[in-house]
Amino acid sequence: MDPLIITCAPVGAEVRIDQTPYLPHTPKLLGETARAVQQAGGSILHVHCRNDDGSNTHSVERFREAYEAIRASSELIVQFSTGGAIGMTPEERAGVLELRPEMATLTCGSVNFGDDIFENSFPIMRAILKKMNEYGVRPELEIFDKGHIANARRLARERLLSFPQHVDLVLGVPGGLDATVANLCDLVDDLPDGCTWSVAGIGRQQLLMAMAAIAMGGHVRVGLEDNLYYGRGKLARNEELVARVARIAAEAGRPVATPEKARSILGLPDRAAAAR
Ligand code: KMH
Ligand code: ZN
Repeated sequence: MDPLIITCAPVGAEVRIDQTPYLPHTPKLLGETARAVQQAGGSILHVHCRNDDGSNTHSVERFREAYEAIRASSELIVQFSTGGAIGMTPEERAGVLELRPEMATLTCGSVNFGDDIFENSFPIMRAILKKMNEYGVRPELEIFDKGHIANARRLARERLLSFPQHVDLVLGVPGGLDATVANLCDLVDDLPDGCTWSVAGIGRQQLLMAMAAIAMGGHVRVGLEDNLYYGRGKLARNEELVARVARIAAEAGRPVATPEKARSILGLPDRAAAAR
């Protein structure tokens, strides 16, 4: 098995700053988090941005500041969200791609999202992918439901995407697939040949899904975007969630990938080339 790639999703769009003191909602805090996440064994940072008051923003300027802070304090692979927050326009969501992050997410279909709908119609997905292709940004395919894999194959038939790709299986969103080992195995079996994958379990399933992925040869996403707690009643810091997965993986004989090793596993250019 390859070394374990740990992605940290430290902010997200749903957690409120009054729910935890540990949400890195400013570029400065994101920079500090990036350093701590790398020290803990992480190799990818999945980025959403907030205004100082904690409200969501997808402003290019705020992402630029965050990107600079993260790159100044770490070697992590920087992955922007193009999912943003419910209610953002597709143009807002895709606008940050002009900053040419190494990676960005592409959610591969619409899904109920709590009481809302996270809208990703084919026209929206095509528009985001076209921008990714224009700016040379590597997608990470976000899969919340089994039909999303079929949607990704359709985008590949349209030549907007080529396989293999890196895929993140998001399990446990109310409205998407439940976070069970059976669902995880079923999705992994359905992936196009050669794809690498991680799993993001929501809430208390985060740890169990991580353990399953460690055993299966997949990779892991943790962070406050998906789970606020370290354990019952104990709020987590992002780096603690990363460090716990790194420890468990080490015990299981799977060391974590450094950011450079993760770039090589994912077929991304090395960091010096990415900075050029
Ligand atoms: N906040 C969700 C509506 C992504 O980052 O690409 C979408 C999301 C997915 O978080
Ligand atoms: Zn996200």
